[in-house]
Amino acid sequence: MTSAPVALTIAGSEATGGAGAQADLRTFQAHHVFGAVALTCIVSFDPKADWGHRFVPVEPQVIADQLEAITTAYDPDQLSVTKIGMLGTPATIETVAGVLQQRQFRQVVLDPVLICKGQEPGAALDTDTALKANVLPLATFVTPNHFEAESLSGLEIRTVEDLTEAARRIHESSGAAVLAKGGVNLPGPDAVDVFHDGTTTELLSAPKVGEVAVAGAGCTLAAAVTARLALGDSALEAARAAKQFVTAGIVNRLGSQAPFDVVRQQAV
Ligand code: PXL
Repeated sequence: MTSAPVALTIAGSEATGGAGAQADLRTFQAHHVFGAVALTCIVSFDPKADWGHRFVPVEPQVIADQLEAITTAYDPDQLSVTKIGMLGTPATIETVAGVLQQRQFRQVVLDPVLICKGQEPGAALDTDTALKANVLPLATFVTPNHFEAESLSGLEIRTVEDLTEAARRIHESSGAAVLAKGGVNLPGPDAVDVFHDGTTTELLSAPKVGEVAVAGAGCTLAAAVTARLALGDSALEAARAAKQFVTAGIVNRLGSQAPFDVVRQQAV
């Protein structure tokens, strides 16, 4: 018998496997971290409707049941780190926030997935408000993309300096370490992300691999941070390693009949 670190992802299924829990589990496995999943929703792209998102939430009680099984099977020494991906509804957010308040995790990595295409704007707004109010304060590490960093900081972000200021503000309001992702959304030859934890500010930069975002990059980055934290890295070490990991996965991306490529995680 071995007692390896276990990491949990609380995330949705994206059926083609590019994003969501599937990307998280491949990322955990690439780091030799054993993964558990509490599934929050099922996303099926619709090839007949421009690959829009068809979204079905999992019943809150079923999410609570999954979390009960997982947190009972693995004690806090073995399972000390969780990642939160797409939650999708206010009811799901309430359920997950309740469990996070009862069961202390050493690290809670939040990928603040704010808007999912295919949801009604009204519902999405409720979900965003609930995520900011109920889950963000419980996070120890948060990984907003360009859009999410604007929404969480209230700033318009056009430059790396803006992104840095946004990371500072998100840290101040949440207390979490922040890895704000410029990705392909800021001008220039490099994909620049900003790490800020209140003490250290560091730009993480890699040459852009094309100008089009690859699906699953956000999930993969946050899952790699989670895996590295489970293995004992500091937040900054985890951020640096995760940036390298996602860049390698983008270089080796997988194409398909869908109109976007997806990250292919490489063993480390
Ligand atoms: O990449 C955001 C994301 C996260 N989780 C699920 C998704 C998506 C985007 O499609 O489907 C389940």
